[in-house]
Amino acid sequence: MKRALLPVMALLAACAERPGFDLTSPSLDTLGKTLPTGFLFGTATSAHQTEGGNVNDWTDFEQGTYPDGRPHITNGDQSGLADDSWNRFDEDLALMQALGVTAYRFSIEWSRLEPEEGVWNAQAMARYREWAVKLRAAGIEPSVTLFHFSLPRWVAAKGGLERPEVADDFAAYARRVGTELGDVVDFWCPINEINIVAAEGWLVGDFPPGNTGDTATRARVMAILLHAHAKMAKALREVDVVDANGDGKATLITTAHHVRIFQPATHSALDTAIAGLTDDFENEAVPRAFATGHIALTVPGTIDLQEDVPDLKGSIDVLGLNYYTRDIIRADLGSASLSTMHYRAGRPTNDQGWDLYPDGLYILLKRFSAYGWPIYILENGLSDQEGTKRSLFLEQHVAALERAVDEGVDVRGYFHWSLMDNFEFADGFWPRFGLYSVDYANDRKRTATPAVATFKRISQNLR
Ligand code: GCO
Repeated sequence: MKRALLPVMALLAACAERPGFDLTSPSLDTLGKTLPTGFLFGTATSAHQTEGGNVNDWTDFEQGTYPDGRPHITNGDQSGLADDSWNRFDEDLALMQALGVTAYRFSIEWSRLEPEEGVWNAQAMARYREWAVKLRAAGIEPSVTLFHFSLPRWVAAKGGLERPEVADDFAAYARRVGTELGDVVDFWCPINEINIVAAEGWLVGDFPPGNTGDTATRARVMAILLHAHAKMAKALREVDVVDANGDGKATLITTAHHVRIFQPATHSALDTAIAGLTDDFENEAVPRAFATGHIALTVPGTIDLQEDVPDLKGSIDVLGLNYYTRDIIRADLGSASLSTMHYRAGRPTNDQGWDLYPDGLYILLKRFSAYGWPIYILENGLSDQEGTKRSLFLEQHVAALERAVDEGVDVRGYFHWSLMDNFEFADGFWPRFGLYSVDYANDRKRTATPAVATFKRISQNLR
């Protein structure tokens, strides 16, 4: 999801111009061959974007409009039946097998499992269990995210993510899922993109609750989600004591942290400083909190949120990164984000205008390796309706990743977003992120894009 992101410290590790997405293709004969044994090569989806038939705070948000009358979602789209994946798992598993994936990241829809507070839906739980069992039987490691942006209505009605006690609701939910699925799932991601949830919901306004310019609440929500993560991780470790994949550990806990290259539009001191602030707030604040057990969210002169959360330390075993693009930042002190985006003519972009910058993946992997956690790329992909750029995008990002690995960075997995086209939060159905396209006018028929062959080829090199 492209967000006009925001503020706050540390100079950009890489403000230097670098070539990106040139048209040379790495050799498919060798691409990926030096990646380590056991490297997970998979695809990612999320429940609300694919399952269909969900009723949650997003379904309500989808029906709303902005004060100027525009619908919350582009074209007034509603997720509705989405990809109907809830009913088509076997078909989708066959797509995964055709790709040769060794892992699949999906999310569980809290509102299905607990539609009313304390009321649990055993059938829905059984369905998720069946998925994990079938994946494992197919040699595909399930990676389960517990919160990928959609909340049950009852949680939203109690105050949603602004209520500090929501962390306990998250923990109870994680405890329940861990208890029920712990014997088939090891790889858990409690919360997807803590920084994005807060920025989109309280600064940009294109996620529920749709607030804009509220930098103070945005920081508070980030802190609440970090608390929630710590409690969820603790609960998962307590209840999931079964090593499902035989690697000697019952749980592998990650977060899915959205990272981006933030580059100043000019060499001016102001652009450089604002890009640095943005970079620090968006890229560093979350992993730093996991590393130190101390939350520090600061925007000079505006926000200074400091909190000790000792349980955050040790609450992730590995660092999951979601990487899509680079933002060119121009200072704009009149806006809540302190910046506006600058677009350079002639750059390769996805269909939504996001800069395609594979070298950014290499730069960020080198940089985040300094924290010491093994790294998984949990999302990387592009909207590409014509399907003309996805193969090259995939090749170049895997090459960037492999280069980092060759230089000693401990990267253990790559998940392409997405297995198939789906409901893009805020943008609706028009951006096409799928390795498989979905024909929404024709029974949601899935069709392979040319990148399926590329993915398959790389996956063969990994074996
Ligand atoms: C996010 C997500 C996905 C998006 C994907 C493409 O970053 O918003 O985790 O839900 O669909 O990133 O924008």
